Amino acid sequence: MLPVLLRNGRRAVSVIGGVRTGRGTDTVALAGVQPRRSIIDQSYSVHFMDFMGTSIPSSMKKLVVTKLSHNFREAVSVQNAAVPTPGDKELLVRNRFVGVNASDINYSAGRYDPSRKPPFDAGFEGIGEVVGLGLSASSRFTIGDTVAYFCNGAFAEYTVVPAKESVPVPAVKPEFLTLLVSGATAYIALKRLGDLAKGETVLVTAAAGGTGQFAVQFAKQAGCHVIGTCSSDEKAGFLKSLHCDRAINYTTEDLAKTLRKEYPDGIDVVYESVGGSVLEVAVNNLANKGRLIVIGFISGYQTQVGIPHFKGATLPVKLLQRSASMRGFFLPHFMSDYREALGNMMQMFVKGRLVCEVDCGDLAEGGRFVGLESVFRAVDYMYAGKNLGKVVVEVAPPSVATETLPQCEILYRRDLSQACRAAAFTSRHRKSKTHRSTSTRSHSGGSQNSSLHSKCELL
Ligand code: X1H
Repeated sequence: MLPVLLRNGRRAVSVIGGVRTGRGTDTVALAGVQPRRSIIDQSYSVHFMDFMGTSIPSSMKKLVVTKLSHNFREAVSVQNAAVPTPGDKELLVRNRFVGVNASDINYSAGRYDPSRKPPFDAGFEGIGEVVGLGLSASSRFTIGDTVAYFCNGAFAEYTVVPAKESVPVPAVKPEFLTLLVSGATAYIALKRLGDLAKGETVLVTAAAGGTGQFAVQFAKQAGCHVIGTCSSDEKAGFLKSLHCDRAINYTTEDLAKTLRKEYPDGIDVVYESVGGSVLEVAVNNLANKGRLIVIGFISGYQTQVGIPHFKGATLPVKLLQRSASMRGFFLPHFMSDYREALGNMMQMFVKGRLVCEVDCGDLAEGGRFVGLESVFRAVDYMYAGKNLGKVVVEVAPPSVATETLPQCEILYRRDLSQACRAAAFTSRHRKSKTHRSTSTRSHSGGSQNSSLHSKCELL
């Protein structure tokens, strides 16, 4: 008998070398909450599954792309599936929050890999608790660790994630989730392609969105003059709170006219994710030696071709006339920059120098995005341009194990630096009252975390 799999209320299934053997054991019930897991016999095991007194169910819900379509609701369906078993170098993560990206639609439309046929799992990023892991993965992680990850199949109650693609986080807070794709995109794109110099003018489109909010802050930190476009006065107010120098609400101001009038010398760097007519205006207002970074073109994703109309024939002339350049940025091509980016952003966040605005739909029709099914509403909400900050869905309530135990119990297995990060984080967030007020609030630089952050070595 393979002795190690402890799953309350279900027959344990074991895996050797990542392949299901079909050999099971009878359930070994945990007697009450155990403060530490006991590894019964490492030599026979390749992974460990338990969860400090809470149970891992036998089945779960996940979102599966069953038909390729740019209409997310048509493409994706909720399915019941067995909770997957992690292989040797993998973690089983109980997702608490998952991030919604504009490109979830590109993925469900089959644009990422046209050779890939459905069904396949949806969702790019999540944050949660490790509830199972393989033997090799146990050299760096253990049950109860809190991790964030950027990997396919996040729209599920549980996701198997390669350990090397998991990032330890001090607490399961959605703010950390904003950094994985949206924050990293802004950080790496501006660093590698922006070539920002102090005093330059930077235009960020969709600036109050998931990634735009970070581009605004990083460009300000580089000493640039930052212009941000948005669709409401509330968002313009948010941008002002990020020290954006000029927020342009394009529903009440003409973007082209405003740029021509207020920035006659042109824009040095554009961080562009809308496409179509917004991209045209940006190209037409580039300065000499201007750099336009194509992050995406959301205005076209919900169409059959996925690409918004763009008058491209004159583009080479316009670039030539100004010695300007236009470059695309796709995050997976820049993974060598990822670790440094994430480490620096986490440091900034802990020190109170980075706002990570999260929108869980508290103000959305139908209320907060809770439960996997609300991913559909969350995608609609984003495409209606209603979000302020990163759209995040709360997949599951906090686990009993991590939320009700005293802080010292929760932290017992973490090293000192991790513990101090968690304490710093908690103290900052207890002070915030509402969802919307959590960021516009404390980005003045420095923070109550300062006495702790010096002891904290992130990543
Ligand atoms: C291998 O390189 C890629 C790059 C982009 C593969 C797929 C895509 C893709 O589907 C994307 C994409 C991915 C990330 C992102 O932040 C923005 C975009 S836009 C986009 C796309 C949209 C419509 C198409 O017809 C083709 C690609």
